[in-house]
Order: sequence, then structure tokens, then C-alpha cells
Amino acid sequence: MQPLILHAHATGPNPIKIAIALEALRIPYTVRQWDFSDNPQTGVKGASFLRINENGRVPALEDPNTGVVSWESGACMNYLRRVYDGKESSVLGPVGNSEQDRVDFEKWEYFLLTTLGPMTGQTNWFRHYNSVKNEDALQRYSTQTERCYQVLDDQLAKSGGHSILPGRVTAVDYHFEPWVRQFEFAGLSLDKHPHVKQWLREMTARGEVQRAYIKIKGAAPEFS
Ligand SMILES: N[C@@H](CCC(=O)N[C@@H](CS)C(=O)NCC(=O)O)C(=O)O
Repeated sequence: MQPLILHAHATGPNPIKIAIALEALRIPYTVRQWDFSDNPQTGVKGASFLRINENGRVPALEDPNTGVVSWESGACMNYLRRVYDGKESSVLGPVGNSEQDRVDFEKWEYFLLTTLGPMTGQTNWFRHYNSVKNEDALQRYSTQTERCYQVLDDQLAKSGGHSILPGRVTAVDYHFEPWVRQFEFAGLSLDKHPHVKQWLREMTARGEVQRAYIKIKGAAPEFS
């Protein structure tokens, strides 16, 4: 099997999700790091990368074994699920085979992709990067992100903080992990969300999470 190519950036949360999934599946892959510029050779907004992802964002995933190129972390994750996850004993997918199991997987996956992830991203933007101070926007996105933490905490209470879908860790946890880990950078606290804290502690200790961070960021994650 030829290694897959994961296009990434050392600080962005989205590529990490895909690295964790590749590690969980024990699929060989190499990482190509890009910067956020429009440099034609090195930047996500430059000509070389735009040929891989017209949207100019990471992750993107190239699979030389099938010729398939994917981007958007949800599409990359679901490609890995369809092509490489075990049909009988799934590593990434829903915890069971019922329609409710499949819907439960998708509703939490979409909640991260459409809500918790973007709200955290906007909180980060207005806290760290917007060129003028905008307290209203920061307040709005911080409150929304905290609200998402509470929704997640209530869900995690069902498993005692072990996994978002009660039963086992799935790709849903991998989607959430790098975003929730940014809580301090976003200026937020997990003190009112004990199940989220417990979950992040357990995710931090997992081998696939440790290996993915070392590969993408060069250092293992810590949380206690
Ligand atoms: N919705 C996309 C978002 C991808 C994304 O925003 N990636 C960030 C890094 S985590 C990026 O490439 N940013 C570059 C930019 O903003 O120019 C996903 O889930 O993959």
C-alpha cells in the first residue's frame, strides 16, 4: 500500500482530525505542510495547492492507491470510513447497525462541522486576529461556543465522559478533539463542563491522538 498524502498546517485543528483517523486505522501516510499565504509553491492560496483544493484550505487528502483526492475534513473522514474502515468491526463509524445509530453518528458529526467548530473558529478570530476590537462579536461567538460545550457536556454525561456516542470512541470524537482542545486559546473554560474535561483527558491519553499530534505538530498533547 502506498502512503496517503495528508495536506496540513501545523496550527490548524482540522487536519489533526484526519491524522488521528489515519493513525487509528494504522494507514501509512505522509504529511505535507503548507502555510496560509498565496505563495505559489508553499501557500494554501497559491497555485500548487489550489490545484488540489479549489477552496484553499487544509486538510486535503490524496490517495495514490485509488487516485481519489478529498478536502473538507468531513469528506476526508467519510472517504476513509467508506474505503478503509472495517465493515464488520468498525473503528471510525457508528456504534451499531441500526438507522438510529447512523443518524446519531451524523447528527453529532454535523453539529461539530456546522456549529461547535465554526463558533470556536469565530471566537478565535475575534479574540486574536480581527484588525479592530469588536467586543459584541467576541461576546456573541464566545457565548455560542460555551453553549455548544454545555450541549456536548450533557451528551458526554451519558457515557461518563468516555465517548460522544455511548459505546466506543468513533470518528465523531476525532472531529471534536482538536476543536475542544482549543478552549484556552479561545479564552474559554471547561470548569462548568466536567464531562467534557474527563473526555479530553481520556482522548489525550489515546495512542492515535498522541501519534497524530506528534506527526502534525511535532509534540504530544497534554491535558490533566
Ligand atoms: N470546513 C473545513 C475548514 C478547513 C479550514 O478552515 N482549514 C483551516 C486550517 S484548520 C485553513 O486552511 N485555513 C486557511 C485560511 O483560512 O486561509 C474543514 O472542516 O476542513
